[in-house]
Amino acid sequence: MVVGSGNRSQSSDVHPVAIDILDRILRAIAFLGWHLGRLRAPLALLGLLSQLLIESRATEPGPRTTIGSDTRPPNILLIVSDDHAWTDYGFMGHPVLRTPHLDRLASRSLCFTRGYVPSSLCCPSLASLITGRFPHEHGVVCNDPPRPTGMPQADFHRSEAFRSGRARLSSFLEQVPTLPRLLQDRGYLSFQSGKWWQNDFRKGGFAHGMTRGDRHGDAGLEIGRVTLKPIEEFVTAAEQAGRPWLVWYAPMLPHDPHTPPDRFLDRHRGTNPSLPVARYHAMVEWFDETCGQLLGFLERRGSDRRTIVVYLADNGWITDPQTGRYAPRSKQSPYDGGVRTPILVGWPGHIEPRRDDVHPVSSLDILPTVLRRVDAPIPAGLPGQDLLDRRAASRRRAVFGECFTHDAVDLDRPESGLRWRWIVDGSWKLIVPAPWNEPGGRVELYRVGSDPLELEDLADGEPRRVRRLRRKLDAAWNPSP
Ligand SMILES: [Ca+2]
Repeated sequence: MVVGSGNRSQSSDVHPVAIDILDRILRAIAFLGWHLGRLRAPLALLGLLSQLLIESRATEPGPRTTIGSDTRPPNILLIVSDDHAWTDYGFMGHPVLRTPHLDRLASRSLCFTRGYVPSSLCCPSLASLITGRFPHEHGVVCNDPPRPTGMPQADFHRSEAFRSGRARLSSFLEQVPTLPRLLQDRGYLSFQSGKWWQNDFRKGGFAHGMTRGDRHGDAGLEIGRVTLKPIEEFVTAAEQAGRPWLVWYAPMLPHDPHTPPDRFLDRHRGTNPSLPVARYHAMVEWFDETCGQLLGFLERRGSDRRTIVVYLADNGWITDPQTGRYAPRSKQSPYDGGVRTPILVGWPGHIEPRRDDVHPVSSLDILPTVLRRVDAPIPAGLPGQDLLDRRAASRRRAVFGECFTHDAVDLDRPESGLRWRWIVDGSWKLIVPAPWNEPGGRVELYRVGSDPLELEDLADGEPRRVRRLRRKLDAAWNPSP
């Protein structure tokens, strides 16, 4: 570890008088930059730099951040793709897709090919990633709040019930520690871009960001699809201010609308008989290109060696070849097409690259893994564990998940919207429906180690195994309606 401790206000190598002069100049520029609206990039960059310098001087003591030295704690880049199946990468063996940048990242990372997110819905999955807690623990179990009986979907999104419900959901994340808040206590600056459901980025503890309040992420959704410049400007300014940083890069890619550039689509038109599948494949490659651009930016700055890069998808996606929508056993389902994702953790020179095809791991492990790398306290009671702790990995056999209705039933009772609980234990996976929302459902058992597409339900022939896994699942969380 290279994290030190000390007083940030005493850590700069720049003369104090020079800092004061620069501070005054930048404060004036910041006043213009932030209050005259969206100015052009150079002025906006100066405004951001000024704000960061002001924050840097005002913050309580934290880790030492000497400019240009190796004593800074590592930066954190969280890359989260959106609606992306676990099979759809070169390094996961896809026969057609080309993902050279993610393949390279995987080869340089601790690469868990059996990663899981607890929920196959965007909103709770992202909330669990940033809190390290299960959806029923933080309360964001749904994509949208309860819809009043009889109200059409189109009217609902414009209704007071929708606005107040979303505000309530967003408030849940203000009541639990989040990764940006926990890192801020260690002197980090943070930046949100892309998918973000919890209103203003500040609700999640980010100091900077793009999303101001719309359902998916409003202005934040330009990231990746339109530009990477806001991230580049933030990183540049943070590093000029001598501060470690956290970047949340969660572009709406390869998520629909599947509108890839022709340079990707043209190749897939010829390799796939279904245009919807070709479009999705091209979107995956477009997402991969943006990862290469972002990682290349860090390499050109020389920042890559002091940056931990974490990658995962928020939930899966399988394209219906006819309609272009998602297939039943993917997004929103408890099957691996919805909840499985590779999880990568890379840090050149510090984390040994290794591929693990054996141990199931969870996105809930990412928060404690990152906190451990920066010597930050880990909140008590979290279900996840440090992904670099090989002994812990060998002791734990199971990871758990819970899938809920898209619209909540009752925000005060997470269990009211539960559809399925599931456990992955070694090579086996048990799916248990909640009868109050899945009245026709049955318990299913799959040997995912040898049947990764979950084609053969073995529950009837393995009653003892079903009972044993059910006991473990019930011990983790066993709610009533
Ligand atoms: Ca998603």
